[in-house]
Amino acid sequence: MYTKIYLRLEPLGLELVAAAVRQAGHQVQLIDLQAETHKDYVRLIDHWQPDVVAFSCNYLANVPEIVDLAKLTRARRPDTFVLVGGHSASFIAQELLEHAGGAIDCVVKGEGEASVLPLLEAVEHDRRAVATVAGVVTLDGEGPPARLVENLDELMPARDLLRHRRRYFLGTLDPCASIEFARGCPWDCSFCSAWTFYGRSYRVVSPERAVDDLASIKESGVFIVDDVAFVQAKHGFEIGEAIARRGIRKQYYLETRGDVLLRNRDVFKFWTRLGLRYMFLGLEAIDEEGLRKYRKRISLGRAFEALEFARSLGIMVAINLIADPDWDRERFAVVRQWCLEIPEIVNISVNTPYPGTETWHTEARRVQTRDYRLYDIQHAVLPTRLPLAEFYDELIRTQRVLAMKHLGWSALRDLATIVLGQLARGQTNFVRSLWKFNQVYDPALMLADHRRPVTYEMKLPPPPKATVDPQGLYILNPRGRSGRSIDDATEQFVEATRMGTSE
Ligand code: B12
Ligand code: SF4
Repeated sequence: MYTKIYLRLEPLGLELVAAAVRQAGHQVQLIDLQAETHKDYVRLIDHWQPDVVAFSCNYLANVPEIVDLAKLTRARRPDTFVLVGGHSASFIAQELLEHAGGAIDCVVKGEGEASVLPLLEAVEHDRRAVATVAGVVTLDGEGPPARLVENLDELMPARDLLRHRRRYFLGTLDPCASIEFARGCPWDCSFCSAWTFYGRSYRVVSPERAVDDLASIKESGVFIVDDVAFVQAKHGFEIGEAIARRGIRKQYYLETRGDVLLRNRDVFKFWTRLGLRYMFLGLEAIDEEGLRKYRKRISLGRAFEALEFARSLGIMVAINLIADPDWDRERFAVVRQWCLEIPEIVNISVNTPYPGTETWHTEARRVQTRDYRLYDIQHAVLPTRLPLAEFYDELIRTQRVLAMKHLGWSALRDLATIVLGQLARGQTNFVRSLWKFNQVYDPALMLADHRRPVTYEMKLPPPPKATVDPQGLYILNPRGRSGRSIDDATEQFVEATRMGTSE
């Protein structure tokens, strides 16, 4: 839903996997089903007749679509090897294979660049060896644990393989490309799987490679995909200085934590001179109890100080708040009121336990649906205190109030110069997004989503536990302190601001 209005971004992970495959001498084509249709996909496989089809499944909500496409592929091309990789696929590998009933040959856990070449070797020469490749899961067995990419500098994303680059945008950054400066997250928030996927590691791209990559980007807008941007100020400065030396001018969007912003004020200030325009801050709650629940150890006072600081830099800030299905009407009203009093963009997501997170194991409330499609943090999958219809009424009323601050005619008036420039360049993604809210966010449609027949039922979480051993959650094996490219002072800062029990 979110991607129907506010943004559509290039599939960077898939581009890296494609780059590894191409570098090894294979022919590769990429199709992004955010920007193209299933018909386009069918046309491509019928015409090009690939030996291997690889799907990227970063989002749990996309599981049924991928399983159906895998089955369709098997029916049309029985000898084509079908594999699935990506963030969510890694946490539910076995389940995915079972749903596909043989239409998916294997799931690749972890980082695709690290496993895809040995996997293709096995597919080409000895299919029985597939199940012995690191990170690979088949219905017959599983290979050794997924390997970590040793050096993020080795590959450049195959951006040229995307056929519709003009379709990517992020708010007013239209068109917009994506770039990665660092991978992983050293914190360990209970609702998040970014750290469990990467084994709490944190690796950086060298400033030289980062700037070479940036210099190759034609789009004027750039989304920095790092989970927490500029954890280490020195790295942010080095990249920034290299950008300034090369005279690259872009407009940037990044995501970070309030406490990182306050700790590394100078680097963010420097980046506003380079073109930093938007920042996403995961505040998650506007009360202390809520913050504790989501294990954000930042105090509310510090969070508001971070907002104030971002404002002082002239950056447009988007905040995320997590609505709990337990919220009643009063709670929504308080949030609405608070959000109207601040100039920032506020995004409300719904508290959703995901496989791979701690909350998947600790949440005592039973999930109310086994429909993957509803696990998009826009629908309620936990029991709501209000009747479901009323919960959606309140949620969408709140989202509408917040969205209207930045959509519709008033936004068009405020942003007229930007929009005229975009139209002159033939870019219409942003301007079209301004009137889409009511088409996409509608309580009746949300309720109807719950009534759709469910073909693939998600596996239920195990019985809830008070605590969970993080060792059992990791996809990539943690390397402890040595897996994090941060200095000792930053490591101590992370320790002081996280509340985890791992390592
Ligand atoms: C950038 C990003 C986005 C971008 C998406 C850009 C895009 N088109 O891919 C935007 C902002 C649009 C976005 C939106 C959402 N996101 Co998001 N996003 C991320 C983020 C921060 C980084 C992803 C990224 O680009 N990483 C860099 C690249 C290089 O890594 P990668 O994509 O993971 O790819 C690697 C591996 O996964 C693997 N791989 C990937 N594909 C394939 C394919 C094959 C064949 C193989 C072998 C391997 C492989 O190899 C790649 C290279 O190492 C992750 C957090 C994270 N750290 O993963 C969350 C994350 C993936 N998002 C999440 C969520 C919840 C959402 C939203 C639902 C939020 C919302 N407000 O609605 C939406 C849904 C979007 C949708 N399409 O349905 C959750 C996923 C939850 C889940 N289990 O489903 C994550 C994990 C964040 C979190 N902390 O919980 N997101
Ligand atoms: S800071 Fe927390 S929410 Fe953000 S990526 Fe890291 S673990 Fe996830």
